[in-house]
Amino acid sequence: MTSYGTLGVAVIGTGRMGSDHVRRINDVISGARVAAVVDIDADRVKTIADGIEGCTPYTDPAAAMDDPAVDAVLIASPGPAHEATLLAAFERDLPVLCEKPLTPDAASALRVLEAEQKLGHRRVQVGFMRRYDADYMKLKAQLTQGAYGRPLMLHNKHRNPAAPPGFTNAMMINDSAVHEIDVTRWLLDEEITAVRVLFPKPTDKAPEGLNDPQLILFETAAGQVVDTELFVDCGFGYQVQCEAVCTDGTARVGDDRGVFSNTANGWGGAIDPGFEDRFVDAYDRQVQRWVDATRRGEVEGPSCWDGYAAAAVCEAGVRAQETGERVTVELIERPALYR
Ligand code: ISE
Repeated sequence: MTSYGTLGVAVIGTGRMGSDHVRRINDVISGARVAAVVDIDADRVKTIADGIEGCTPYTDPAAAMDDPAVDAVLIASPGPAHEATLLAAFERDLPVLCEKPLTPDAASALRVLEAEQKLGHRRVQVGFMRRYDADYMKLKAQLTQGAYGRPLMLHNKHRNPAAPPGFTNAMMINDSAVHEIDVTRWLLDEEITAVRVLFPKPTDKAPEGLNDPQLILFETAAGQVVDTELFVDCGFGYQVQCEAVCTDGTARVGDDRGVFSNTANGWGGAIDPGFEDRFVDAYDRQVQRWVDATRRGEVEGPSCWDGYAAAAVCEAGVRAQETGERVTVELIERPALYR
């Protein structure tokens, strides 16, 4: 694979995450520059490109990939557009950082997996950014070392201040619980084999048709059980916690970010307002690590296999929501490229 000087990145999709990544590549990380921005909104990309030296606006991802200044692609468009963009990047053998989800369903993720295997090497890092959060990274290292013995259970909490308009039960799984799906597979180093979803009586803040909160249960191939409270209209801020219960102890991340105070009325600290704030360091580290690996001619981090496995668990999760049943997860055998 090629190794690069300053990496010219095409950022595809300039919505909430895409524009945050443009800012990050411009102002925060090193070794890369925004060489192209792509969006169906031509005025929007022109305005963004006008503010960045040497950046060209495009409305067509393939045209941006053909720009000689573009060495790599960061995909931040909506999930249903990912497959076509990934396949176009593979045709040009360009390195990719693809925001989650890899694709919105297991069949399309499988097509991407097959196309990458035809290249004969990995090209994609999937944007499961929690793997780059300092506390999650410490927990992962400790679990790998066996610091608390053998992991038996995870207890996750995933709370958002308010659901965006139009948020559905399926999005509770595909957009939100997908992070716990990846974290579970990564922390425990096991595949998820079955999913169940319970609907408690909903909060009054939940829009019509949305069951909020939900309790999601995963079983893993090694017999561990993982519960996730997902509450997207909690009203008080953005909170993500994970507790590992092991044979010789427990360990929890996500409690203490920032300053803790003592006052006449009690003690405490602030809660982040949204995921961009809570995971800002993780996003920065994720993009920096992608740029560094790409410049060395390497690919690391969550793979297309991780994106496919997450999509398969999401499908089972949505079926579990719809049926109220325990749904087993169907996965193909892991191909050699991803072992
Ligand atoms: C959003 O898409 C994210 O990825 C956030 O991390 C998650 O907390 C939120 O629930 C999703 O909607």
